[in-house]
Amino acid sequence: MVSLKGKTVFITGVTSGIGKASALAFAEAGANLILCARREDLLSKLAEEIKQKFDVKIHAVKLDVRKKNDVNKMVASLPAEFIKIDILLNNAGLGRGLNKFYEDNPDGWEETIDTNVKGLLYVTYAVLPQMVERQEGHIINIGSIAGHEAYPKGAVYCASKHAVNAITKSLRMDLIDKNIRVSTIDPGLVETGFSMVRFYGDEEKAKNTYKGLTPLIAEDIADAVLFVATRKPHVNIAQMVVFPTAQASSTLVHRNG
Ligand code: NDP
Ligand code: 8X3
Repeated sequence: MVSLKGKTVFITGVTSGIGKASALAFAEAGANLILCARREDLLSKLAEEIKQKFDVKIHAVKLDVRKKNDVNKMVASLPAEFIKIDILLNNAGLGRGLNKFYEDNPDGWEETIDTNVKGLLYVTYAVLPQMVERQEGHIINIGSIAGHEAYPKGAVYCASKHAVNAITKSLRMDLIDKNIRVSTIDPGLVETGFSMVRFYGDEEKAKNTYKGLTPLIAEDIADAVLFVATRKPHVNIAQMVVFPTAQASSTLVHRNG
């Protein structure tokens, strides 16, 4: 295992779920953090919590990854001590609605594609040049099992995560001679804020997603992220699919009762 002490890790979408758990896990491992999300109050709260618990440096910035100019400005104006980014964790993402395509609301498609695909591209494009120049770095994308298998009522979310899968693979090819690792971690059902967002705050629908099984929790995926990030430099975990034990595919889930 390679030490992360003193490394700089940039994580998108840290105010909830997998991003938040990963921020805490990287901080515990001694990494300095660049953190972003849109909800400023939660962002400040997390930055404070990390500063209280761990002796690491934090640069927390309110950022909507869908806004290309803001992404570029944010990366261009990093304080000197955060300029050299060792690891980028592209985590910010969402799904909107779970409806048959012809009954779905196109507004949700824009949000999903703009965040999961275009946001990931903007952030990666802003960060990569310095990694290419230094010939070192690691991009870790949070994909999904939805990037491997389509499922009913998930056309646009599945398409967005298939795109993440394709982007990850192409990037790895484009960076083959640059000593830069590109990985994707593709979870199944993780109980986070994801379903509350997907169902526009409908708590019952959100809870039902995980009913009758023990889902993954955000810390399980943070654990996987840390594993991927701490392999020796010649080892690239290209793709890691992580399911709860009671899930075998997007559509095959064993529920009790
Ligand atoms: P959460 O809803 O708990 O967290 C999502 C995070 O993304 C929040 O911190 C949110 O912050 C941030 N975010 C959303 N949109 C933007 C944006 N435009 N700009 C910046 N930050 C944004 O969900 P998860 O932790 O579950 O989701 C994290 C990733 O994991 C996503 O990519 C998701 O697709 C993926 N995933 C989730 C699975 C699950 O079952 N939960 C399974 C497989 C993959 P804020 O609202 O403050 O901006
Ligand atoms: C989120 C998990 O199964 O709802 O990526 O697509 S799922």
